[in-house]
Amino acid sequence: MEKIVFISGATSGFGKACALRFAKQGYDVIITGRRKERLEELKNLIESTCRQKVLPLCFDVQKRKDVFNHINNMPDAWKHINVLINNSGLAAGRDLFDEADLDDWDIMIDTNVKGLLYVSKALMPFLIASKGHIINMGSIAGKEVYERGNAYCASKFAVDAISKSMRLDLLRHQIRVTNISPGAADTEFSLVRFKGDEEKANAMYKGYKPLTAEDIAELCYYVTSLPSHICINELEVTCLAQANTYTTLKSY
Ligand code: NDP
Ligand code: 8X3
Repeated sequence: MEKIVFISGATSGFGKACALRFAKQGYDVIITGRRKERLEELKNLIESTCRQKVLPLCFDVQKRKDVFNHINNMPDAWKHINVLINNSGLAAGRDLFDEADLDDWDIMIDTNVKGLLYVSKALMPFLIASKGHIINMGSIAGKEVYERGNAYCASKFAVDAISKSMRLDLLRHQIRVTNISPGAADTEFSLVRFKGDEEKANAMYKGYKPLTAEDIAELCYYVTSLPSHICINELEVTCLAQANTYTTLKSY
């Protein structure tokens, strides 16, 4: 039987790179996100280059009913899910606590925390049946706060806590849970954070070599490729130029 990976947020960045990496390795892939055209493009790309099957599911992880409807209505052949990559997420704004926008806070908590919980809960019966592997996309922002990180950091600290809770509560089902905590990686993340301001977004990655989406996809594949009695619980990774959330060696 083919292995199946379910990737939330596969329309760009880490999620898209994971879809390609796992498909290259012989997985069939379920790709999700809100941008339908991007899902279709990725489906065509994977089918033509990797010859693996692709199921695109277009929904917003913030909408609880939509999450459960889409997942429960998947064809039975797609329900044998071996790996879940909880990757959908974003930062919205980078403001001081007293100046931050409440809507930004809502969208980060609703997506990064509640969305991750909904997707995981909806997939639980299938992951239990397959003794699957859950990878939660945390961040170094979930290990250490930085100035103007406030609610984004809080959402990623929550992901860290959810990973630890899952590992405890799902132990009896022998489900592997890996929390991956990347540092700065050049994806659409900063463009989204700065609401389309390309100058601000590009400045985040200037003067040093950041991580790439493919680097993270490689690590996601690696943790799943180990013998099934081994669980990498935590994986914190930065580029060589970054020491922590607020110290990066830049040369201009
Ligand atoms: P991208 O912006 O490139 O990708 C984010 C993905 O999340 C997109 O596919 C997007 O799809 C999806 N997404 C966002 N909101 C929703 C939503 N409400 N419903 C469904 N899907 C959604 O960023 P990255 O690839 O960098 O980010 C992926 C994850 O990695 C995030 O959780 C982020 O916090 C985390 N991370 C990123 C780091 C970085 O420096 N880049 C470092 C550490 C962690 P769509 O818009 O189509 O819905
Ligand atoms: C994204 C990395 O350092 O910009 O999670 O918060 S950081």
